Parts: sequence; structure tokens; C-alpha cells
Amino acid sequence: MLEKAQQLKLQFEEKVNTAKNPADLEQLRIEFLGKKGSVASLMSELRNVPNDQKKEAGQIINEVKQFIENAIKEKNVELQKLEEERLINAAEDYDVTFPITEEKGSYHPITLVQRELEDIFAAMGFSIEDYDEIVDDYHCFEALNIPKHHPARDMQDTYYLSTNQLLKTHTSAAQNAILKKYTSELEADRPIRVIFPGRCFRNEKIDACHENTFFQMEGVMVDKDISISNLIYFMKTMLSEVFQQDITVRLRPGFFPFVEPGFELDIQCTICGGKGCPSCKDSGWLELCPCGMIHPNVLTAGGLDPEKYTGFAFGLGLTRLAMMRYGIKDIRVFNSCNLKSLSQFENATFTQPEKEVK
Ligand code: FA5
Repeated sequence: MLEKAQQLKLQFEEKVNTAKNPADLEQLRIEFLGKKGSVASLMSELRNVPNDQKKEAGQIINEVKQFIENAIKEKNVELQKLEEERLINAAEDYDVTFPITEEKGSYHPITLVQRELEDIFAAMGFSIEDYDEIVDDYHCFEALNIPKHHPARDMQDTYYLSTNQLLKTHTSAAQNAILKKYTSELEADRPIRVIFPGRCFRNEKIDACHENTFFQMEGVMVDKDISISNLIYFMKTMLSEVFQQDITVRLRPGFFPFVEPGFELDIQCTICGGKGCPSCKDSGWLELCPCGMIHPNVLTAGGLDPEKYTGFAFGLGLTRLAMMRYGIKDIRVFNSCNLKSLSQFENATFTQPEKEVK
């Protein structure tokens, strides 16, 4: 046993000197100290050693094991040091006088609002899904009961690509895929509850409340007997959670081919408190969350029986919600890359009307 242990030690010493980096060393560790490694196999041979020699043989093996463990540790320190030196030598532009800054990055205000909403909806049992930004006509329009002549399909509104595809104009473009993906929920007697935030693109004239790239958050809920009351409950809960206090909203009829009936949920402008300003185009209100009961044709296109199931959908304007949430007067700030403006919201609470945020 002594001979075998010494042989193992020699074998290890030879190999450890050839290790060039931490990965080689890890290989060695596994080879010698792993569960099926050489030390373990030597240990298993202890059972063949006569009882009166077992103790001494065990000690010898343990000493070799200890030796290998220590040698690996030492070699590791040596290799790490060499690696650091290699990196320093390789960095041609390495500047030792470069100031070390403690400045931290921050989340974009839209990310903050999106995460807040995701938490609120997740607490109400909603799943969160992501969807493509490049879609086809079927998903963006046809599956949503949007007829061929509808103005939304106009080149004026939609960015078409040479591949016959288009940039998603609204998050509703994911509805069909989501309904199909979650059919199993209904089969298991559970409602479909999903939100799917995303970036949208429209060929819009840009002003204080319109961008050509903005974010929406869509949500759908489908089950037996879902009604407008469910829709209103979820909208109210969501808004009171986001703003953490009463805000004034109004619901008015709205037309979207994919819902029937459809509504526009407007929020009183929190920048001017309803008096009228450029952020709300002087109306005192901002269109925030169109919604409605999912049209039977949309349910059918999604593979669901409209005789059996009903549901609601909403398409929240996430960028506009962030404006109201943080008192940002001009939507163009969001895509401005102006870090000074964008980094001040991480710890912000709801901004009261008239409170200025530069
Ligand atoms: C839609 O996009 C529908 N897909 C919403 C919907 C979903 C209705 C489900 C019914 C059921 P609309 O075009 O109104 O609707 O846009 C929804 C929201 O996105 C608007 O209320 C607004 O808050 C925001 N939005 C729309 N266009 C812009 C834009 N150019 N810049 C910033 N936000 C915008």
C-alpha cells in the first residue's frame, strides 16, 4: 500500500507541473480527488489490507490526499497570478492612472414601471410572456379581426419590411399565439391569464406624447363567464397599485376590431392635474389603456370556442404610464439616451401634478 501511495504521489507531482491554467487544474482535481478518482480507488483497496495494517495504510492514503489537496491550492494561487499578469501585459491600453468611479448604472424608467406592473399582475395569477418585434400580417392584423382595408395597415402607420413582415404596431400582435399556447389552462379548468409587454413601432409624427417607438403591455384573461366587471376590477386594481393613491380615470366607448364591446380608459393628466398641457395635448386626459371583451372571431382564430369561453384584453400604454408615474412631461425623454434625465427615477415615488421633473 505504501508503494502504491508513493507512486500516486509521484504521478500527481509530474502532472501538476504541466497544468497551465485553472481548467487543467480542475481536471487534475477530478482525476485524483474526484468520487471516482485515484485516491478514492486506493481507499477502496483498504478492504483487502489485513486488519492489523489497516490503520497505518489509511493514514498513508490520507497523507497523500492531504498533500494533493494542498498542492492543488498552491498551484491554483500561482496560476491565478500568472493569468492576471498575462491579462495586464496583454492590455495595450491599460492605464493605471484611470480614476476608479463608484458611479452605478440605473434602470430605465420604462423598465421600472414594467417590472412594477409585472409584480402586480403576477400577484393576481398572471403569467408573463415575451413576443417577437418582427411579426407578420396575420398576427398583427388578420388574426385580430382587422379587415384588409383598415387604416392601421396603412404604410403611414406601419413599418413594413422587405421580407413581407412588419414591425409590431401593437402588443395585440401576440394575442393569437398566446391564446393557442395557453389552451391547456382552460382544458385543466383554469383561466388563461397572461400579460405580454413589448416594444411597438408606428410611423407616427413625434410630439410630447407620441413616439414612433414606444412600449405597451397587453393582457388577456379568458375563461367561462368572464365579464366586463372582471375587466374593470383588474384595471382598477392595477392603477391603484401603480399610483398608490386615488387617480381619476374615465371609461368611454372605443372601437377596436378585436374587441366587442371596446373601451378607452383615460387617466386624468397627472402633469397638469387635468387643466391641460402639451403632455396631454391640452385635453386634461391621456389615453392610457384601451380594452374590451375579446371578439368572438379572435377567440376562434386562437382555437377557442366563443360559445364556451369569453375574455377581456387590454393594451396599456406603458410609456405613457411611465410619464404619468414619474411626471415626465415629454415622451421624447425616454429614447433620448440622456443619462442625466433617465437615471433619476430608481427611487422615485408617484409624482404629484405640477411637480417639475427636468
Ligand atoms: C392599441 O394598440 C390596441 N392594440 C390596444 C388594445 C388591446 C385595445 C386590447 C383593446 C384590447 P392604441 O393604438 O390606442 O390601441 O394604443 C394603445 C395605447 O398605446 C394608447 O392608449 C397609448 O397609451 C399607447 N400609444 C399608442 N400610440 C402611441 C405612440 N405613438 N406613442 C406613445 N404611446 C402610444
